[in-house]
Order: sequence, then structure tokens, then C-alpha cells
Amino acid sequence: LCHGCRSRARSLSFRGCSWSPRQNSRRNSQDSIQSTAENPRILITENVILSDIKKAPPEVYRSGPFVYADVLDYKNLRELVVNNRITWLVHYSALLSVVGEANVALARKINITGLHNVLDLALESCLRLFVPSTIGAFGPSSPRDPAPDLCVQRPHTIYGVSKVHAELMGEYLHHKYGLDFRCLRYPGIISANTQPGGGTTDYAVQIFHDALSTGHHECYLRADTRLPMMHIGDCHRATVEFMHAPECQLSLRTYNIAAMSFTPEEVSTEIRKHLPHLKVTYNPDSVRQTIADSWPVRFDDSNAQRDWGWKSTYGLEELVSDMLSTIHDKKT
Ligand code: AKB
Repeated sequence: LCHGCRSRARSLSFRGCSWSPRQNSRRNSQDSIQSTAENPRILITENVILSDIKKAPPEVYRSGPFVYADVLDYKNLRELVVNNRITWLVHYSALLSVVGEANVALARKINITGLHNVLDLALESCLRLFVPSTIGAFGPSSPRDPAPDLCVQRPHTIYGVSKVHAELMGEYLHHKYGLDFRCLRYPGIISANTQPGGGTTDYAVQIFHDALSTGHHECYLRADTRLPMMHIGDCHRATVEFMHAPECQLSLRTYNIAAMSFTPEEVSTEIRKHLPHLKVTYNPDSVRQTIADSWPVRFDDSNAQRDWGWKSTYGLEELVSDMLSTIHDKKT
């Protein structure tokens, strides 16, 4: 189906102001994949069009093209793909686990109807399509320590159900029509540049902001709740490397990726090595605790390591020092 459509790469990222090419702000008018001396795999900024339905911060507009795109508006999406000769599509739009439970109808619309629009468009326009999945695609009956790529998946959240649906739809269209669908199951992603956005793993971002402002964090999970986590740098790199991987190397279309697993108590202890006065109190919230207790505590990512060479670079120590210094530098 898609032969001959991949010689040039221009990618469109829906609600995904997160591609690493922004680190390289040099403008380039060519529309082929470009490389830099420092990182041969980084796409030149000009070739990545970021999008959202909301205005982005000024630095996003400065870093390259940014457009309005609504995943529920098929015509709008098609126009963007046609007018910009898009070849890769990175689809991040989704309501996360906690907000999804608070608004199931909206989660169904964005996470499922939005996905169908994107799948149809990718098929119609021969796009390489990336859709992230999550630890939330597993449920209480899944093996939790570690969770393998292929096992029982019966999530108890609409977010998880929509992500299992995305994995299965993408794989079905790959097998039936040759769609170049690629999906990574992300752990909780930790970034100093993005505010927590309605997820169960949000405490692991908020705790750094609280540590540097008030010195007190009230955690909505129990102290011993272990979840898989990843620094945003590793998440970006995994996504770019996976998108570049030759199809013949992929034995799966949906892979777990892992970096570290920690509890609130463990991350607090690591932060206290830098900020000894951090106080953490625990006030578990039943919705978020129940969700966290149904998710894997560790991911088995051996298939990603074997097939396309995945390897994380940030452990807990590196994550904590990077988060504290980045948030500190942004404040001053
Ligand atoms: C959430 O907590 O809902 C997300 C996720 C793990 O997918 N961060």
C-alpha cells in the first residue's frame, strides 16, 4: 500500500510539542531527513510541524512551524497532510487516566474517534503513524512484575481501554493493509517543561515543583506505590529511534519501553540528597490509588532492546538531578 511514499519525511505531531528536533534550531529549506554532527538521528526542525487546538508558549512558535489541528476534524487534518506533503504522523492527542475517568464521553471522543480519524488519514495518505500507548493499557489481571509485551490486557479505565483499542486497530490495519503503524507503551513520563496533565503518575512531576517552591509535597498515592517511569529525554529518543528503525527489524508493532521504576518514598529520598528539608505527607486518593494498583510495577522491554537497540540513559539519580536543576534554572 505505502510503497514509495517514504522517501521524504515531513512529520506532523498532534498535540505533541515534544519532538527533540527543537533542540536544533537551525532552519533548513530542504525537506529530506537531515542530520547533525551531534546527533545523526535528529530531524531538522523545519521538517516537523507541531500542532494543537490551543495556543502554544512563545518558544514553540520560535522553534519551527506550529499549526491548529483538531483530531476530530478530518477535513482539517487532511488539508494539513496534503498541503504540507506530510509523510509521518505522530499522534499524541488523548485524555489521560484521571481526567478520562472524570469525563468518559470526552475521552471516548478524543481517544477513540480521534484515533479513527488519524488511522483513516494515515491509510489514505500512506503515512508512517506513531501512536503512544502506556502502562495504563494493562489491568489487574495482567502480570505486573514485569509486564511483558504480549499478555492479558483488561484495563479498568477508559484511557486504558482506548489505548488497547489503538494498539489492536493499528496492528489490524498493519496486517490487513500494510499501514506502517508503530506504537510504544510509555511509562509515566517526567518532564520539567510540561505541567502535570491529569494522569496517575503526575505526582512524580509535581513533587519536584513542590520541593523547589514550598518544600512540602502531599502525595495522593501510598508511599510504597511502585510504577515504571521515564525521563522525557529518553522518551523522545526512544520515539525517534523507533520511528527510524527499518521495518524488517520490527518483530512487533507495539513495544514496552522501560527506564526505571520507583515509589514516592524512593523518589523523595533521592530528592532529599539535594534538598534535605523536603517534607512529604501521604493522603491516598481512592481513584488514583486504585488505578496505580492495577498497573504494572515494572516493564519488560527486552523485545525493544533486541529488535531496535533500545537502551535508556536516565536512572533515578540522573532524573532527579536533571529535574531539580532544570526547574531551578527556569525559575531564576
Ligand atoms: C497517566 O498517568 O495517566 C499517564 C500514563 C502512565 O499513561 N501518565
